Formats: sequence, C-alpha cells, structure tokens
Amino acid sequence: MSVQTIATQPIEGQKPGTSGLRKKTRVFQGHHYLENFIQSIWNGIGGVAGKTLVLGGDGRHFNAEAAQVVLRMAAASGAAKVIVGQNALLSTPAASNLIRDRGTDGGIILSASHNPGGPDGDFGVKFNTPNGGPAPESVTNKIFEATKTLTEYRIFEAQDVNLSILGASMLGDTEIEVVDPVAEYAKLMERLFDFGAIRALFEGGFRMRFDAMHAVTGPYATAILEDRLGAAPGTVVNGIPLPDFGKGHPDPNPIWAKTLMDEMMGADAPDFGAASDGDGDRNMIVGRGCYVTPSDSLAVLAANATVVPAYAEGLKGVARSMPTSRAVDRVAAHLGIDCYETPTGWKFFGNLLDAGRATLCGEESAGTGSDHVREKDGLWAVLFWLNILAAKGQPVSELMAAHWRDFGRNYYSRHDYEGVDSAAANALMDDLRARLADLPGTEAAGLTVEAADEFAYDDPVDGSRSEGQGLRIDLTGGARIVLRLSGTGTEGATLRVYLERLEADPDKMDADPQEALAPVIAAANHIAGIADRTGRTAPDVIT
Ligand code: G16
Repeated sequence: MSVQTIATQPIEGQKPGTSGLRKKTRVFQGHHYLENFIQSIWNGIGGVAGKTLVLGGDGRHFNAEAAQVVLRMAAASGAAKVIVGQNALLSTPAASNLIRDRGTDGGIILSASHNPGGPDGDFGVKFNTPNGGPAPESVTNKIFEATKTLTEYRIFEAQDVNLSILGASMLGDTEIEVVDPVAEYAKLMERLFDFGAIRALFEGGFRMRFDAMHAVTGPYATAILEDRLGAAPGTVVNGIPLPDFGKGHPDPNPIWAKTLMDEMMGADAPDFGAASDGDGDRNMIVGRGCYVTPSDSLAVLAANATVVPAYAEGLKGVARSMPTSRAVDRVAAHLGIDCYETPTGWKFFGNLLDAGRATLCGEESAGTGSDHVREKDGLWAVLFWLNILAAKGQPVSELMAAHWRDFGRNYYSRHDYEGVDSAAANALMDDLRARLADLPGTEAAGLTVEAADEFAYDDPVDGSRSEGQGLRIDLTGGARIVLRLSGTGTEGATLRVYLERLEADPDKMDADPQEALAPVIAAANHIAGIADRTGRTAPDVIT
C-alpha cells in the first residue's frame, strides 16, 4: 500500500450547483473526473489531514466504486477516520445526523438526489460542513476555485475496503468505521416523535402506503414504519434500493410517483400515502383522495407543530425558499413568529437553524426539515404527519379543509420546461430581467402587475449577500409568478415557473389548481413570452 501522486489538470465545469456537483454518470466516470473534484474539496476546505469525515450515498450506479475512491483519497491525504454507512449507503438526512452526532469535520454524500440513476443517468457529490449541512456558497466557491488550479491528486493504492461488514479497519493510517446506516437515525426519530401515539394509530387499523421508489429510504422506512411502529407488512413498497432505482425517476411528486397517486385516488385507498426520493431528503404527502402540496405541507406542520413532543414548546421561527408558496407566512403571522424567505437551496437554511432563528424550514421542491439535522428530511416529514394525524384523529382531507378555512388557500403549481436550449433560456431570463422595472402597473391576462424584482438574499446571520436568485412578479389579489433556472439539471436548461394565487373565499377552495391558476398561468406566458422564446407550448412537468 502506498500513496500515489497523480498529475492532472483542471477540468472545466466542476462548479457545484444548487446542491453539490451533478453530472451525467459517464462524465463522473471519465478520466480523473471524480478524483479531481474530491481533491478540490480537500484543497478547498484546507485539507483533511487529521480530520474525521462521514461518507455515504444513495446507492445509485457508481456509488460503490466512487466510495472506494473517496476512501483511498481521504487516506492518502491523511484523514484520521472515515465513518461509512454499510455498503456505502446513507440517506442524506442520516449522513447529516451522523456528522453532527459524532462531531465530525464534515462529510461526503454521493448522490444526485431525485435525478434518475444508472449508466445513462446522473451522479453527484456534495460536501457537508461540520454542522451537518450542505456547504454554503463561501465554501463551494473555494472548492470551485480549487478545481481551476489543480495539478495533482493523491490516492492510496490499495485493495477495496470491505464495506459490507460492520466495524473498524485501517486503510494505511486512516481508520474506516463501517456503521449501520439506519440505527442512529431511527433513534433520533424516536426521540422527536410520539411513537406510542403513532403505534396506536396503526393498531387501530390505519392503513398507509410508503413508496421508497427503489431508493435509499427503503431500509429506513421498513425499519421505522413496519418494524418499530407496527405498520402492516407491505406498507413500504419498492423498498429495496437498486442502482438504477428500478429504472424509475426517484422524484416524489404526482408525476413520478404516479402508481402511488393512482392508488391514493382510487377506491379503497389507504388512509395515508407518502414517498421519498433518491437520497431520502424529499417527501410527498398524500391523503385518501387528497394530494398535499409541499408548500401546504410546510404550513400544516407549522400550524400543528406543538402536538409533536420535540416541538411542544413552539417554534422559534420558520423559513421557506422564495419560490415556495406563502401559505406558511400566514401561519407564522398567526403564531407571531418570524418567517424567513431564502434562495432555493437547503444550504441557505443552515445559518438560520444554527442561530436558533428558525425551527422548521421547507421548499416547494418537496423538501421539509427542522433543526434536528441540517438537511431536509423525507421520513421525518412523514413521521411528523403521522404524529399530527394520530393526535388529531382526522383524515388528511379534513385537516386540509380546516387549514384552508383558517388561513386561506394558496393555490400553487410549478411548471417545468426541461432540456431547453441554454442560450434561449438565458435570453428569456435576461430579457425579462431588463423589463422588470417597467412591469408594475401593466396588465397581463386581466391581472395587474403590482411589483416586480430580482430576488437577492442578505443572510441575517453572517451578512453575506446572494444575488440573482429568481425573478418575481406580484399580481393583484395575492397572485405571484416566479421564474428561475434550475441549478440541479444536467442537460440544457430547465426553466421553472412557479405560480401562486391566494383564495380567501371558503366556497372556492375545492378547485383544480390548474384551473384556479389559469389567469396566472396566462399572465406568466404573456409576460415572459415562454412559447416564443423556448418553442414550447406546454410544460414538460407540472407539479
Ligand atoms: C436540491 C436543493 C433544494 C432545491 C432543489 C431544486 O434538492 O437542495 O434546495 O430546492 O434542489 O433546485 P433547482 O430548482 O435549482 O433544481 P435535492 O433534493 O435535489 O438535493
């Protein structure tokens, strides 16, 4: 066993996006590609000599091979210890928990989240800091700078470490500890929620379906829902993680979790349905005949938080990403707590959570979480819902109807135009940005523009400023359009159009969201010229 120093040169485009570096799997498998990026992480964070790291991934194609590379590179650069999930598996929230629980210097998560996997799918690498959260821009910028000047990387020449057996071994002078990926996380969930009440709910005949989408959450969901909480065997479906996610798209939304949606909308549907994504940080919540948008889910969790033991004392504050609907703002106002609006990307919540300004955070992109870890957490959100349902004894549809009666309903939808020519997408955004100042007072599809700007965020904790975070257009009657380009895609550009309208009339709260939002959709097309600019007459994905 010896340390090899391999000459290399910078590879273009290794710029971390919304959540780490995501590329086609074949790109990551290219000559030096992964090694260059890992060495750049080490260089960007001031080296790993003497440090302890956590390592795990979502089990997608290339996960196992990449984990061995990371271990050999950590050992070659003098890491004291790496704590690895068995078989290189760790959900993103479980990794965040381990980083915090063990007081480590951070961790590497191998995942492209909800993006499809397999040789023709996507792969990704993200670095999380010692607080357990995704590296903030100040750190990812340093990593990106390091990719541009790299001339060599260091790697240990050694056999693969056996990651199937729990326990410690040595790789050179670096200790490798293989841990059960589920155990610590399950204990954390048991501390947060009223497991007794949830168990009693299942004992009473409550039926649930959890679609793990052949991604990392399967073992977690089976261990917690079926083994510990007594949900009927078979509650968890698609529970075995597969490298290609069973050829599915592990994105828990009504489009990609269609089988679950069909079951929940059908005759004899279970009481409650849920799904999680590739790396277990996203969630979808659906009741019998009633889909709950992620924005509404955040609002409901905030409104009912005190039924959960961990939040019984109340919330310090809440936070949502800017494009997320403003449903939670209304709850926060009612509770008299602060509501923060951050750019898209979980990393922006980290400072608020660390500083004790926010307890719950959420995003329209199916992410919800709290200060228990520093990542969004799919299964946590599901358990939170179960805890509320157990305490309230109401079906999801009734709970939602009551919530809307109390707070109003923020009709909400996101329209995605995928694989758009990057130049055309940028031109659309540039042109709209240039016209923002002239929009207030103009009319579109019968709605008047009240305000328009480009969102910039001043972090109230560290004072850093993040600009260019999406174009927002406020319309009459509490309606809003937001446009931004996705930072997680790997092909062309994805234009996201977020649409929202507040309905305060209790008699109009049962409409189909696309119909309720029709004027806002028309206004968005008119103002941004989407069809002309992109050549698309309809979005590829509507959620
Ligand atoms: C990541 C980020 C989220 C973000 C989502 C979508 O989620 O952590 O904060 O909302 O991507 O980002 P974009 O709109 O730029 O594609 P995940 O679950 O993919 O890690």
